[in-house]
Amino acid sequence: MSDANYDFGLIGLGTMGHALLLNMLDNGNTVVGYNRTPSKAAEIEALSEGRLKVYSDLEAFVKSIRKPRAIMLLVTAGKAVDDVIAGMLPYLEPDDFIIDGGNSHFRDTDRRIGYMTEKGFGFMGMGVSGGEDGARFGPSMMPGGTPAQYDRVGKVFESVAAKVDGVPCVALMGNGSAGHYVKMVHNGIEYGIMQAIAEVYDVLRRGAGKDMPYAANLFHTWNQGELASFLIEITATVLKKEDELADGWLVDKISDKARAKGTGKWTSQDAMDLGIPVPAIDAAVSARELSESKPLRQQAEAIYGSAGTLGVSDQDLHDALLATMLLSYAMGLTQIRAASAEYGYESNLETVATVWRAGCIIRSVQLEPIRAAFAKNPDLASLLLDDAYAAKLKGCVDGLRNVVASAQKAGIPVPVLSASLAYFDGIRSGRLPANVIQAQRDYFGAHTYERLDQEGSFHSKWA
Ligand code: NBP
Repeated sequence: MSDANYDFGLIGLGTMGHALLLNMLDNGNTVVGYNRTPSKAAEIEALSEGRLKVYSDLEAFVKSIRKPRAIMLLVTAGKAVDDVIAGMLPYLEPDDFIIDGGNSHFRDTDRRIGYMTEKGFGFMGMGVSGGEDGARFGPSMMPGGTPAQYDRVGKVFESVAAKVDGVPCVALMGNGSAGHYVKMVHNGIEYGIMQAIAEVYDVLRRGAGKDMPYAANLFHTWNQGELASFLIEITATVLKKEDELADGWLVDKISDKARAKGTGKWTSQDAMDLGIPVPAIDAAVSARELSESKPLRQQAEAIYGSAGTLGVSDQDLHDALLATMLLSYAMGLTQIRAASAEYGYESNLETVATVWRAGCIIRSVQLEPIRAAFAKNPDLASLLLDDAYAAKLKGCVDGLRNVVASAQKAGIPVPVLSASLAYFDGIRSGRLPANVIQAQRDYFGAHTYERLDQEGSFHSKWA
């Protein structure tokens, strides 16, 4: 008699895996867990009070799953994924199917799809977003692969995903590594919006001299309207948290050095390879890097002095955030469209916006109109060309301009706000000064240039 009692296995019961496994269990799935560290496996099993079986023996874990098996990995991206795959290989059988749910680089996913397919196994890369709470009560999930592969495991994911009007926030993002690509860009947009929020906070507090309760209330109020989103909501909560170890606000005591795991940088790197501008994401990555150089910043402040003060309206700050959020979505979705064409993903941007509407970190009320824009015109070259989006952006971009101008005059750095504004101004410039660059290139390198009034390539003797 077979001991295979489970329909789905999950490897890696850290923050995300443990929460997702419980979510799967709560939603009627017959699931089993594996964790490398035996004491942790035993602890998680004990905590479940008999509801969960958790192995720390990989062979026993694999053999407890019904064939053909479906096994999901939620381990740290990179070497750990390859190690787990290598450890499992001796126990896998034809048609077993592995899903990597971590934040793997899409190129690693391409490699693993090739490797596992050659060995006769299925392999899918899937982004999962929503943090621990999302994983426990409804994440957004971004799988990549074939419709047949999705059909094998889609029901399990749909049972646990966040829902909007009954529509689950999980769907096929496209072929091959599309799922991990979309998740990477999701994280890039996340970097942009988080940094924009931090910049508005800085303008409010350091520039306009508002106190913490004022800032917290403002974010709380904004979360009731057009800015309603997970990141604005948690910012309001973060700002009003009192320090438990000393007097004052906790956020004032936190070191001003932002860490990163790399997904924002990967987004920027691949956007550059594709030739697609995503300046808000680039600026957010650089801002985190600059934040790391605390001693350098302190020495420079001693030489050049710190920022001055400014006056800015709450409405302009609201509009600056809304415009930046809208522009960040536009940049990221344009990058996904370009990647889809380059890498053969065949991604559908309406589907991408659909799964981002709830469960994920960049969820906001703006994603439903964005979904509708792509539903109306699947070939939309840029969100900036959609009528409803344009009307909204026109209504808030002046606020962004006012905030950027005031902050720059006062010397408060607003890299993401200003990069977003420059992106907007660049896109809406029918004529840019690239003619001068073409002339310079032809001057020093005989690279030739095209003319506006005649066909062909031209070269001039400039001096
Ligand atoms: P954690 O650090 O909480 O857990 C990592 C898990 O990987 C642990 O169960 C650990 O086992 C296991 N693991 C490692 Br590390 N190396 C292993 C190996 N060689 N063999 C077997 N298991 C191994 O990470 P997490 O926050 O749950 O993240 C998991 C994945 O999900 C990552 O790719 C992450 O980027 C992604 N993600 C995280 C979040 C988030 O908010 N945290 C959100 C979205 C996506 P051990 O207990 O024995 O050390």
